[in-house]
Amino acid sequence: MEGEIVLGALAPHPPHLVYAENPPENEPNAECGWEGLRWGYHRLAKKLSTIDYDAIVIFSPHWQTYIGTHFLGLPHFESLSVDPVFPNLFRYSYSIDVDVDLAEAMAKEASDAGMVTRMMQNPDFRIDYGTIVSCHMVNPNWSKPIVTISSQRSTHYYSAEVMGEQMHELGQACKRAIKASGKKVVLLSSNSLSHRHFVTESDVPEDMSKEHIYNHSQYLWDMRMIELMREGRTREMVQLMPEFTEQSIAETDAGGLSWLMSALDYPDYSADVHAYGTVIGTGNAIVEWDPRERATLQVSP
Ligand code: 2X7
Ligand code: FE2
Repeated sequence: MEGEIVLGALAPHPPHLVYAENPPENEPNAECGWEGLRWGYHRLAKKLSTIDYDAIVIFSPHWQTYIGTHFLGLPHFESLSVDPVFPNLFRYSYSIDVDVDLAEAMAKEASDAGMVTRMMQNPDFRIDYGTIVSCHMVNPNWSKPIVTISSQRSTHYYSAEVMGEQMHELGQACKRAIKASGKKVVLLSSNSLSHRHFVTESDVPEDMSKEHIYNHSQYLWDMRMIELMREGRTREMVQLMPEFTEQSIAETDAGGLSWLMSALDYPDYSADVHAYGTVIGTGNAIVEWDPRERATLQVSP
C-alpha cells in the first residue's frame, strides 16, 4: 500500500515548555508557565493519539549542518541534553528510537534529486533540543520512532530565496520517499515564527507578568502568516517567507516551514491553530494541517 503523510504540524521548541511541564526526564522544576502554548500542545497530542501512524519526521533548526542535509542514521540515541543557553531550564535525559529505513529512503530520494545528503552514524551524536522539545510535546511517551532532518543553512550562505527553492525540492523528495515506504508518517516543522527575544531572564523564568511579544511589528508579521495558514493560502505564505524571515528575524530561516509546506503540497485547506504565545518575546504558533481536509474539499459539491 502507498505510504502517506497523515498529519503535518508547526511545532515550536522553546525549552521553557518542557520545563513548565515538569516531566520526569527533565531535572529542573517549574511552578507553572506558558499555559496557552502548553495547552495547545496538549490538544495536538490528543489529536495525534487518535491517529494511526508509524513514525514522526521532524525538521530542526538546532541541528545545523554546513554541507548538505543530514538525517539521523542509527536506530537508537541515548544521552543527556543540556540547552546551551538555558541550562537552568533544560537538562533532559533522552532515549530515542529512529526509523533508519525511512531516513535512508528520504536521504536517497533527496540525493537522487541532486541534493547533498549524509546519514548521521556517530553513536555519540547529541540530539538537539529542538528535536527533543517538539517530539516530547506532541508525544510525551515517545511511543513512535522519529527521524530528524538537519538545517543546511542556505539562508545564511546564500539567501532566503535559495533556501526556499531547496526546501521545495527536499519536501517533494521526502514526500516521494514516504509514499514509496508504505508508512503513515507525521511531519513536524520545529520552529518559532518571529524570533527577536529578550536578552535578560527574569529571576523566576516562569513569571508570566514579564512575558510578552518583543515588539508590535513582530506580532503583526506573525498574525499575517497565521492568517494565511488559516485561510489555506500557503503558497502566498511561502512567497512571503523571505520577507517575513528577514523582517522578524524568524526561525523560518532554517527552512523547516517551507519544507513542510512543500511535503504537504501547499495546503489549500484551513490549518487548525491550537495556540499562539510568546516565549522570551519570540512568537510561537502550534498549527496542524490534516490532509484529510483536502480530501473532504474535493468530494464536497
Ligand atoms: O530555541 C529557542 C526558540 N526557538 C525560542 C524561544 C526560546 C528559546 O529557544
Ligand atoms: Fe529555536
